[in-house]
Amino acid sequence: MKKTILDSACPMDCPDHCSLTVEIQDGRVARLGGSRRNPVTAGFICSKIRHFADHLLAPERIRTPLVRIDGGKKGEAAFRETSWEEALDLVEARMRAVIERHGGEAILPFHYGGSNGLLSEGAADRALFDRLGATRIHDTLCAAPTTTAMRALYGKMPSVAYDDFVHADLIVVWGANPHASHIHLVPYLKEAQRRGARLIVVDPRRTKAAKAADLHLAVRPGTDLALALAVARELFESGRADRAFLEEWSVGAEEFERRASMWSIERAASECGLDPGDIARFIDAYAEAETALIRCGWGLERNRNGGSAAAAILALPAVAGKFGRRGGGYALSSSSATAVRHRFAVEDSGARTINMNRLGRALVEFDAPPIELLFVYNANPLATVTRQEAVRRGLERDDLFTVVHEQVMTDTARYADVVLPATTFLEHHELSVGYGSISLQYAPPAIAPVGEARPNYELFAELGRRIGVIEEDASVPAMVERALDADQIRAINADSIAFPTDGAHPVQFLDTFPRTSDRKVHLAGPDIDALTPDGLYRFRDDPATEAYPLAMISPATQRTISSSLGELHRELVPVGIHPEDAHVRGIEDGTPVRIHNELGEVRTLARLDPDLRPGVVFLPKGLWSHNTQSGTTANSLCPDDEADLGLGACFNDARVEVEAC
Ligand SMILES: Nc1nc2c(c(=O)[nH]1)N[C@H]1C(S)=C(S)[C@@H](COP(=O)(O)OP(=O)(O)OC[C@H]3O[C@@H](n4cnc5c(=O)[nH]c(N)nc54)[C@H](O)[C@@H]3O)O[C@H]1N2
Ligand SMILES: Nc1nc2c(c(=O)[nH]1)N[C@H]1C(S)=C(S)[C@@H](COP(=O)(O)OP(=O)(O)OC[C@H]3O[C@@H](n4cnc5c(=O)[nH]c(N)nc54)[C@H](O)[C@@H]3O)O[C@H]1N2
Ligand code: SF4
Ligand SMILES: [Mo]
Repeated sequence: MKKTILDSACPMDCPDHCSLTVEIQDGRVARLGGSRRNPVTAGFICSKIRHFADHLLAPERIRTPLVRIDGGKKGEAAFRETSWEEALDLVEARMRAVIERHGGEAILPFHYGGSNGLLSEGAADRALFDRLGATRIHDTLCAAPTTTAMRALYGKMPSVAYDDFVHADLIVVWGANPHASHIHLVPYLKEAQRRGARLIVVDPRRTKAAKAADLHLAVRPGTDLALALAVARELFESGRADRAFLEEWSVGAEEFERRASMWSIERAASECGLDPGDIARFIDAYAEAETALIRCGWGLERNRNGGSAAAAILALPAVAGKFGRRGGGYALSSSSATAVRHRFAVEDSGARTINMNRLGRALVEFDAPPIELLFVYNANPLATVTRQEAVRRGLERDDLFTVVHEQVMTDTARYADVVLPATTFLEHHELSVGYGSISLQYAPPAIAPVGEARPNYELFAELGRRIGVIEEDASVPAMVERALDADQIRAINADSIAFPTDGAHPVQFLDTFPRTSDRKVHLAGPDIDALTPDGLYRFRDDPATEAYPLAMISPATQRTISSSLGELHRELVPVGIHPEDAHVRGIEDGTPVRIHNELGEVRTLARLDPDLRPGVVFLPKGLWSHNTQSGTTANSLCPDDEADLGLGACFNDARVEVEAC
């Protein structure tokens, strides 16, 4: 049997951006492994992608276009197979009819594209829908508050690279869970600790990182803003702020100091549910460390205070003067270290924009014109968007025509009128940029498409040509040419992987600087206040009520990768609850429970988890309906409130009650 090994790159929504080896045997993928072309990968990958071959040929894989059978109930996957020609005729005819009746805004393309690169997201798809004048979406499911905060303060200054973590002598892992969601950072954390670095973790759960830490601050969800401002106030008041740095490099330091001055250690301790002594120890360790690094994650942004919290956390290295040393400063996203351009020229269509995190409202609370055609790709909104029951009601509408371009029969695809089979990254060309490791990778297809699956770039270019809005060359080489500069193309051609030559390991404030208009840190000011309804750094109270006192959080786990590959993970997933909260409710390990609030309910089993902070329950994100007894998941309990910055999703503001049933 002939065996070949090909290079590839993992485009999943994961900071690490691994370089892969794909073992092909008899035209099939036998094994996926990590390579060393992207050094961060270090020859190993996560167990999720090691099993990707099972996804390629899963029984749930969509192999041909499908059309809902007459009278087939939405949600029941009642489809018949059809040809691409017939499916595209149907979609094209519907698009034309909807535009004719209500204009382009009655079409809503819904996509997130976290697991997609530059060829399968924001390319021919964007050209098609924007040129049709379709309703646009604010990209808010993930990273909107942190990205908005980072841009406001530093203008997307690149982050400290993974390799440079070993140079820090204090690392604060704040609202991030490297052991689950960016496992290739873990060896660097361990090496830093081996070299004597101290580790502090801020997380409502005792994660693996927290267990390995010198200090764990188990904050109440949504209260990081209070903690960060108390740290800042104490640095200012005790004379440990770097006023010379602030004078030279910042704007708005005085106003920031004034806003932080409301937050004594005691007040923050009471709001965050922490010991004031632990906060003081944190401040001392941070102030004293010569090279201190804050790894700011995304767990702290998914609530009403998320944007201000991220801004206050990112302000700390400026206040304490921690920049200008290798391994010092902050690490969030490093995607801005790699410059890329748009693949198609698209003018501002002027069409309305809706918050994707309010998809349910957009579908059920009609605004003129109503959404009559929903086109879902690169996303699984029924599983991943807040107010799941509203999304479901919307998808059930008889007068809504839903097209889903997918690899497998997801919960969302079951509600489609037309399902189109999509290729995976092993079956199409992809060009992708890392956001944890600094890298740009190109990967050609490793195998032929499964069944009749087609890549996004072919589907949207074909629809664009049919409707007459895409005329330019939409081939892969043409898109690559438009996206990259000559050096990047040379590097890609030579090795299929390119690392930006300038600032591959940028030292903040030594060889990379804020990308703001004046190259300064903007800590406060009218420009930043204008980004949020009631001004930056304003604390919003906990939404808990007497009826719903428990804070339900839904972060990532090691087993799942958002909702992708969920067809391979069919077990019942329990809800984690602290033993104290369980005992007062008569709940034991394995008790069937009902988790509920005014938005919905989830039925599953309880798992007693002493690593949670009391008052916090944990149901992972990305579950499918088959993972619970009720067929509903965490998002049926998550409000569609908007965070204070960037219209971000407030998944972790779900407040619930849990009862045995
Ligand atoms: N295995 C796996 N890896 C993934 C993903 C996945 O689904 N699975 N998803 C990818 C994606 S899309 C993203 S965005 C990243 C996310 O990666 P992370 O930044 O790690 O984000 P989360 O998993 O949402 O949450 C991280 C931690 O924040 C904690 N947390 C929750 N609420 C708060 C809070 O209010 N304050 C603080 N301080 N901590 C809080 C959680 O308990 C959790 O341990 O991971 C990527 N990597
Ligand atoms: N409760 C709760 N919900 C959350 C979160 C949370 O913390 N709590 N986290 C949020 C976060 S961080 C994120 S990033 C979002 C993710 O939300 P989504 O983007 O909706 O979730 P994914 O599971 O990444 O879905 C991607 C889908 O696109 C498909 N796909 C992949 N590649 C292609 C392609 O090339 N073409 C086509 N047509 N389809 C493709 C995959 O099969 C998969 O079904 O979820 C959010 N949802
Ligand atoms: S660790 Fe992340 S980048 Fe690496 S293979 Fe797994 S999902 Fe892909
Ligand atoms: Mo995400």
